[in-house]
Amino acid sequence: DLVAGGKTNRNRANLKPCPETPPGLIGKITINARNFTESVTNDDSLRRVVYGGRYSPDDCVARERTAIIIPYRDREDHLDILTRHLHNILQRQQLEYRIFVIEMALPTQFNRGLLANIGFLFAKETGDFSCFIIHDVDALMMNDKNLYRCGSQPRHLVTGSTKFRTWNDEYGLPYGSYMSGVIALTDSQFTQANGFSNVYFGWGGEDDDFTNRVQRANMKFERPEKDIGIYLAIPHETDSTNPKNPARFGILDASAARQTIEGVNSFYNNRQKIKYKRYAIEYRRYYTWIL
Ligand code: UD2
Repeated sequence: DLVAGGKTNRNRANLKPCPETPPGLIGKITINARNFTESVTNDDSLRRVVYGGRYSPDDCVARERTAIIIPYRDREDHLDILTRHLHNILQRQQLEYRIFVIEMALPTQFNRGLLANIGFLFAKETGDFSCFIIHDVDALMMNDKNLYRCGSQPRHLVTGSTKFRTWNDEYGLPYGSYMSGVIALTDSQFTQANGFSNVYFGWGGEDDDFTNRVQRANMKFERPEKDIGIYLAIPHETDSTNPKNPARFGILDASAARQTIEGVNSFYNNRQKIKYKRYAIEYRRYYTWIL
């Protein structure tokens, strides 16, 4: 397990850094929306993945060491499609990366913010990552020039999604301050914002709360260019264990008061890191899974 899940062996002293712009990028990717699995399994990239869902380029030293963190429950088909898709593209982007799937045990209602925080803490324990990407399981990147790297400010990697298609734009956003789906932050950016709030159970609110946290910590989300950050959203039904949270607006109103006492670094008056019980960990073929 330690070999499969442990830190990367960096005994590659003679290698040069990978080029600033990866040479093998294609640009806009065609995904067959009627047959997702077929459209994302057509190359050798999957064979190069090390158990636990990790990879690093053979011939150069990656410019970013990216942890992909997927808050998750009961979306096996999506997970299979997304992880294959990511392995395919992130290798073209010449990243060193690892995919973590953080699943919330039943019967507790889903809590995306809490899972993101746990994923961040777990990834930090596990490896030496320079960038942390919180990723929805149903969001498929459609342009491989959308590099999964961090910046001097937190990054919202989505400029538009088919989920928010409008009559004149295939890839839309619901509102200007919307920062959800896929975001990239360094350790210090995530820590400065005190991560996500842990108190949003059920659907909604945690993303707007996080946007506010980033602003209050004097940072600002940046996005790639419009035609680069486009995503295909895999259609899905509402999940029974993630109903809309009717209290989310009230919780959001009190968000400022909670920022320093409740997040990834602190939990209420104990001023300690969040605690969670890990029921299981598996180094699976395409990702590391934590329940
Ligand atoms: C929107 C946001 C999402 C989040 C959510 C509110 C977009 C593209 N995404 O997603 O980032 O802010 O609203 O909570 O607008 N999940 C599971 N199993 C479940 C429930 C959720 O795996 O039973 C995970 C999965 O990674 C999913 C994410 O949580 O992509 C967001 O949940 P959603 O897809 O049900 O919500 P959605 O699409 O409205």
